[in-house]
Amino acid sequence: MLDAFERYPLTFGPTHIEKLERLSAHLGGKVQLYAKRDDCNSGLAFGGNKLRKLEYIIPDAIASGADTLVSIGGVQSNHTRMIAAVAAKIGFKCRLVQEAWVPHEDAVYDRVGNIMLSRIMGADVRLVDDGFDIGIRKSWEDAIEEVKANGGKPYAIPAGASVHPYGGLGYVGFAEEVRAQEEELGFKFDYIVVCTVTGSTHAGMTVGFAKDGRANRVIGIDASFTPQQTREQVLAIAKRTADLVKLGREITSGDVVLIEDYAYPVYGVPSEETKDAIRLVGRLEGMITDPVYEGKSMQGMIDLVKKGYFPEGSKVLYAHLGGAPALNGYGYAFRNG
Ligand code: 5PA
Repeated sequence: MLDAFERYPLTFGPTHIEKLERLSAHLGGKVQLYAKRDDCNSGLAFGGNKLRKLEYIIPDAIASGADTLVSIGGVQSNHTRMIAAVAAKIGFKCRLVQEAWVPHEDAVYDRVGNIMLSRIMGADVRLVDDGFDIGIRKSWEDAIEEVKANGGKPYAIPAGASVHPYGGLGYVGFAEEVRAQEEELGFKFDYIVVCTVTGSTHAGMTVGFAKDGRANRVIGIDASFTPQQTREQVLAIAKRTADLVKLGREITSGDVVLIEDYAYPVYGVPSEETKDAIRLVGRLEGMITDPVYEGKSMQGMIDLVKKGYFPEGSKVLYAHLGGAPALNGYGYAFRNG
């Protein structure tokens, strides 16, 4: 589906699929859980989902003659960390806007984890006071203008690389990769669980799995706490991406499954149940999930198994999208484990 698009390799190659044997058994053994480890997809600053997206965006950035990547996220954004890493790798400068998306408890929140890594990698990191919003932000537009005013050539990448015209392509590739791995495994996954915020991960998967009739088997777990906006953004990106890859059919709202029940109390703050899910999968599988994204989708998957959402015998693939560095900003929440 992606042959027509240039790809700049930033990842190791296909990511590993592992069975979550002990978690599956713990939850009753009626549903088989697997994880696809996009959190371990690269040597670039701990990797994660943004690299799949950026592989299809960076050729355009290089072709544009730009010299500075400009992007945006919350203070503990994984996306901005990945932009800083990629800028370093391709020899660009990097200007990052870190908005105050999360009410936080830890005094070191803006000194550790993702933001520290971005600083180490040489990004020009600026904190601003604006709150959470997945849309196009004035602070980001201002940063682009400022780079220009200082004689730089910006290449603008929006939050999560999502509303970029090529933002959905990387996760179309994920679906193709899963199909190839299914051939080797000798079975197909019935459901794919994904954490959804800015939307292009979910949207790309929806298009990629639409090719074999599984669009609505991609179960998005909202972590934005603004699910209506997220749902609209997923649908818009999926429609645009379907056109781009010539899917041959339209994506409609019925193709987008987004479960809203696990994003509480608000974006970036883990509930007690999210923290319990993080501990459970840590203790049963040695797999680390974070309080902002993957812990919420893990909580969602566990709860859906318990509720019988997945029919007995289902094989469910959890897309692990990264994000563990943010845990350093949540020392208080996990002070007793
Ligand atoms: C993020 C996003 P989408 O934004 O493509 O929906 O992906 C959600 C997601 N898991 C899931 C992890 C680990 C993520 O980092 N992170 C954002 C960031 O700024 O880091 C874009 C919000």
